[in-house]
Amino acid sequence: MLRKALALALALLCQLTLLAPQSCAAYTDVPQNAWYHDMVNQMSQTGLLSGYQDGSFRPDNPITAAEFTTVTARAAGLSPGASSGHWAAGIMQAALEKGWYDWDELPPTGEQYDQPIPRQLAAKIAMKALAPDVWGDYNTQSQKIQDFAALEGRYYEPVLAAYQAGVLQGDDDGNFRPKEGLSRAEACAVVLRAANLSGGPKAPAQPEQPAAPVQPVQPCKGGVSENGRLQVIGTQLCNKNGQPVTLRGMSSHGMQWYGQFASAGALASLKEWGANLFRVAMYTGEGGYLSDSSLKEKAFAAVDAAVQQDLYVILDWHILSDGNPMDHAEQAAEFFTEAAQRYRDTPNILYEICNEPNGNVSWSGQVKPYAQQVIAAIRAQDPKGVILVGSPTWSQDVHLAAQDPLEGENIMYTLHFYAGTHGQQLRDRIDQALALGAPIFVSEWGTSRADGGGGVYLEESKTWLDFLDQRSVSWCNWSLCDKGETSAALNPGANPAGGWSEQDLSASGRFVFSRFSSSN
Ligand code: IDC
Repeated sequence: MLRKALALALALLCQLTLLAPQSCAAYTDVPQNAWYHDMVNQMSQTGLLSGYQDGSFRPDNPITAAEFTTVTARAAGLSPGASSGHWAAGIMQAALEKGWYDWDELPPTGEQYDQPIPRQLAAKIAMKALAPDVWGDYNTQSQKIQDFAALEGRYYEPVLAAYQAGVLQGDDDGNFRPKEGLSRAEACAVVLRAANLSGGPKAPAQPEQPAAPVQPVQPCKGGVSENGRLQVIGTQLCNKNGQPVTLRGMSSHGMQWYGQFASAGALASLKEWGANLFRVAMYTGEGGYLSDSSLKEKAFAAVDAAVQQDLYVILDWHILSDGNPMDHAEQAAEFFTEAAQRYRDTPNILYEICNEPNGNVSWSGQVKPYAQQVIAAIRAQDPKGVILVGSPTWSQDVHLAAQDPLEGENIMYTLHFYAGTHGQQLRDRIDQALALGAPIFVSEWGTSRADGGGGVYLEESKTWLDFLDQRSVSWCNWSLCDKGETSAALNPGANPAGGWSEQDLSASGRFVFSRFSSSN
């Protein structure tokens, strides 16, 4: 209880200083007596290298080439150039132009940016950037390195200089292991020690940017066969091994109107374009399940088709015009009991229990009690499957849910946005909710206005997706159909059996599909 209160107080403190969450460094996995404790805290407090939303720092994880270069550039006060493509492309280009590394070591095509950086290359970048005048004596310093023969010639100079200046020390056996990776804790040490040779790290230009200087996680992609049963750890969706995972894909339109786009061929196409997620939007109103129970079979068939394609799949109780979920709580509990019996052994499944509560409802008055009732029904059948819960104001009030969360495991809160209508204010709510420990899943968003038309708003959509990527929040786009509205991913007349080429995709679809497997 006390620990919970303390954690909440800390989270609130973080929230007050939300713009500098890294100043709340009390990482769960950085022990007081660890050799790197003070350096990690210093790096974190100065905004050079932050921890993760779940309160961990992951000191033993390897740091990637893009991350290490970014952190070094920050310490050196180097600004990124103009860029597109990889999130670190601007800084990599600037570093390359400075001569911190050569073209062939990290080609600008970017395919090595997200690989662990070899220790010899990290030493070179750090020394060139932060201590270019230090020189290492070959005879004395090479003696210190047991595995000197493994070092490539082009790295002699910076590595010897780093040894001379105490920036590098070998391991207990005196080995440097030049081609192996560098851990995040070691990266803190290398950057700080090198920066201290010339008056310490430069203050970052904008230390208040909540977007960490590095992507907080390098989430796994891949389908169900790679990632298996999902679990929520802290605020992060993870795979069966506890590694962060992000799901990206498409929502169906209303199954009663556009169910044909949940065909085996359509979902195979979706998969081919790089998605690992499909959402089955089973409307309850507007001619949906509550007036036509045969829609259930259609919804189950769509789930089964997604399972066939190795996709994760959200089964969505799509309340919309009927905004108070309590009005049909019994029917929902019954529906999800059957669904959970059917899919309890299917790792693909996620249950979304109320698309968008709206109208005269509050979190604590209606939505939370509804969620408790339906979650109990699901848990009686499926103790572990991930459950997605909406909030009032069309699933925008995640901050209210976060302040009064549900009990239980593997529960996430949905946030829905439409890029032509919602902006920074709603993004800030995600950070507020995460700071309070509430896991967030964007189970529906559109490139259009909230009415499904207008735009498309691709610049605004890009800002949103970059924001979500930085927090490794999963998303699902509205919608996979050919209706003549801008939010539809397919052009009118596209084949419901799939096999879509670029020409079949709408402006929205082309943008969204290009983001399934990349963060461009
Ligand atoms: C919209 C559809 C539109 C349909 C309307 C009413 O795009 O063709 O006529 O619903 O059924 C949501 C809802 C989602 C909406 C979408 C766009 O979850 O059902 O679809 N939207 O308005 N929330 C915010 C926006």
